[in-house]
Amino acid sequence: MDKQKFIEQVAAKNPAQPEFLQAVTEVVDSVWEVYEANPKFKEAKIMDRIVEPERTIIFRVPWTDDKGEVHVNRGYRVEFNSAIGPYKGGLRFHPSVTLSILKFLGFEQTFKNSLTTLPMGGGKGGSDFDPKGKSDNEIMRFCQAFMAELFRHIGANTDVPAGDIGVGGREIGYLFGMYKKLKNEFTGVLTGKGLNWGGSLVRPEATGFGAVYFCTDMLAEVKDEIKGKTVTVSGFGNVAWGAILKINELGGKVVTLSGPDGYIYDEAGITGEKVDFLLEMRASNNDRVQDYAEEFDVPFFEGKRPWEVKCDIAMPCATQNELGEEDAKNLIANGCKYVVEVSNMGCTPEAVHTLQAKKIIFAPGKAANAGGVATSGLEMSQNSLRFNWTRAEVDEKLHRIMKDIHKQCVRYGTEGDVVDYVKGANIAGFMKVANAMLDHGIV
Ligand code: NDP
Ligand code: 2IT
Repeated sequence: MDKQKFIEQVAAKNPAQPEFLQAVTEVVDSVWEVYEANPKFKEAKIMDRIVEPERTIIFRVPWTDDKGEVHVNRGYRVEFNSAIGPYKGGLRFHPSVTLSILKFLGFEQTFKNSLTTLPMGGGKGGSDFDPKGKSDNEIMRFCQAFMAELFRHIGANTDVPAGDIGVGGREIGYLFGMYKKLKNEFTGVLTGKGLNWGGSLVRPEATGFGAVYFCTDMLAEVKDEIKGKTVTVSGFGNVAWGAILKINELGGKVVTLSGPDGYIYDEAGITGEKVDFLLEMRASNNDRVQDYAEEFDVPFFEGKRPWEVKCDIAMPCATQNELGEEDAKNLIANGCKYVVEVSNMGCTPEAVHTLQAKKIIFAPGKAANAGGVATSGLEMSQNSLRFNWTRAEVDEKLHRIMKDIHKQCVRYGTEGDVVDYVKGANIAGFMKVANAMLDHGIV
């Protein structure tokens, strides 16, 4: 079967799942040559099996709001691949959540987790629940209702969820509390936990820190550095916050943030108390980045994305497909040299092709944002040891893992004197999972 036929077959089997198909197409494009060259993979139909989740759980989540009104949301857990370890991946609470989005995220997670060098399979879950404007009690009741079903499907050696969009430390606390009550056991069944009850230092910052560590090595590969660079960032969530902290530490300057309402431009750079303000905006649950513009008296551009701003490095940190072809053209016209995708599938395929055609160095999310789940893996290790590592120890391990991911991308993605990080990440991530699947037989 040729590559195109295979993709058509996946499309026919998964109608109305555009995000999932987008993620599959990107991986298949990169790995098809390696797949074709390996008869053992083909005989075992590794490709047909790897695009099919091992198990998908969909469930009703009924809960009551503060006024006593009953609501029903839909809950999901996609247990995608357990060839190299227990299913591992975040939970997303956002009204845009669909099965297609969680399948794309679970599929990507499988290869990302493989790149981390740690023993973690791929999974993702969440709900179409909208946390915006909900009280703390409503969030708690929703989390409890969600866990009242999920608890029977997960476990420290089976499936270990964590946070993603709309799920941070507070939600993990409520989810963990309910799991513990229902199972009567205290285990590392979730990551992103509080420091007093099994969490790991550095986990909140890890995705952003890891992305900047990756970016440092990517720049070093072409004899460049972050110091003195202007960086545009989108989003204002957990991931954006961690990235900004580390860019500042390394002497770069971040000039934008964005939300669903538009973006802000802070020419002086987002530093000090302004970085802390991100956490306040996030906690307020009101979906507005305009608050930053009002607080610090900087320009706000309603309904626009930050990719029209002149920069050296662009870092999408919000959500999938947030940087399109026109945005890529704007970045190129303004002299941007590097794009580091920190959100999952933050760039459209057209944007990636446009950037790569103009020799802009592009890091895909599954490599650049792997520091979050890698540190979740380190949290699992600490839980198993019943021991806590120091901040420096966790940070050192995270840094080493990001360096290793960069090396794997260079090993599999070097073509002449350039590195295709998309190809490198996909092939490296795929090989490990595919070989493990071969070892396990047809299961
Ligand atoms: P947060 O919930 O903390 O922040 C998400 C940000 O993206 C917010 O600014 C949010 O605004 C915005 N956003 C979400 N959905 C949309 C949408 N449909 N349209 C426009 N803006 C949107 O999440 P994180 O910072 O944790 O996650 C950001 C990205 O990083 C996601 O792609 C996630 O998958 C990825 N990621 C997260 C990791 C983690 O450990 N948390 C690890 C690796 C990757 P609003 O809420 O107002 O909609
Ligand atoms: O997309 C991701 O890698 C995450 N949301 C983190 C998953 C995790 O298990 O820490």
